Amino acid sequence: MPTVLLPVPLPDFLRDPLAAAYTCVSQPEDEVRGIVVPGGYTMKEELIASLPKLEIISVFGVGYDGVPLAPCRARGIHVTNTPDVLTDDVADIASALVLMTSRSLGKAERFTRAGTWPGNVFPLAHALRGKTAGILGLGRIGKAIAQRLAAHGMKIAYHGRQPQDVPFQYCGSLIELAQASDFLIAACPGGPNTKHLINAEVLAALGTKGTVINISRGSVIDEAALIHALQNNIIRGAGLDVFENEPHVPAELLACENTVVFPHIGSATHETRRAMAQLVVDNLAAHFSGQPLLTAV
Ligand code: 8YV
Repeated sequence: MPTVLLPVPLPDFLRDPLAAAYTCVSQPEDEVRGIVVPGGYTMKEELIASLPKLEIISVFGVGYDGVPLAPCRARGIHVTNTPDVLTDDVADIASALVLMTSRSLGKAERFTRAGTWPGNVFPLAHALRGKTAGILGLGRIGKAIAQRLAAHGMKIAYHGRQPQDVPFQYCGSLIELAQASDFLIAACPGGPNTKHLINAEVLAALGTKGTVINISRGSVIDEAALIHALQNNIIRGAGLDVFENEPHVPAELLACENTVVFPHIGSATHETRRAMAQLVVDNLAAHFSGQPLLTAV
């Protein structure tokens, strides 16, 4: 049985099939040939360098920004992730954040529960129809978000490395997208190339009409600049499923009335997490039996 390193705890439905097929260890050792980590897990280059027999890293998530790809490529270490199976769930959460922020749904629920309704009128919110959703990163998840928000009557604009053959408005820069958007939605990969793309300047361009939504990686937004923009009404609000230093959510952000915060639940359904686990298991099985990988990065 090949030895596989699981450096952090994984759900039973992933750990059990791995334990049945491999010698699973939680600490690095020379015999390790595979590693399984959650999406967003930051793997140190030294860990990779310390494992002479390492052949494959299988990420339980679509985002592999935590894996240092260059040393893996240099040593021929394969990396796999779990795309597609989580696209709809993540897009649903983006759409939920847009609805929650525009219609003040979190506040509305708290208002009703607190018994505030009798004698009070809940303040009017904002309609989605006719508003523009600006999507940063029109990949698989970005397109699924566009489809959902178009169904709400929204116009769709996007920014990415290049225009695509889609019926949406392309903006040549992120500033231009922010200016055009009522909702600026981060759906791009994390990692150094997208770190703090949404910064103070972009938030100023989004302006008081605008709300920031993030379902990708916390690193894409400069969180300090976001807090400043929320506290000073430079933007209208934020809906966030991801943060720079998870699971830590800055107290300043929690204190902002105009934010909705989720504990990174984009892919967190029974169905999707099981499908993701199956892809991890299948990729490892393919690798160790000399078959082509299903979802190589
Ligand atoms: C996590 C995610 O992987 O897919 C991603 O990139 O961020 C999530 O789905 C999740 O925490 C499961 O490990």
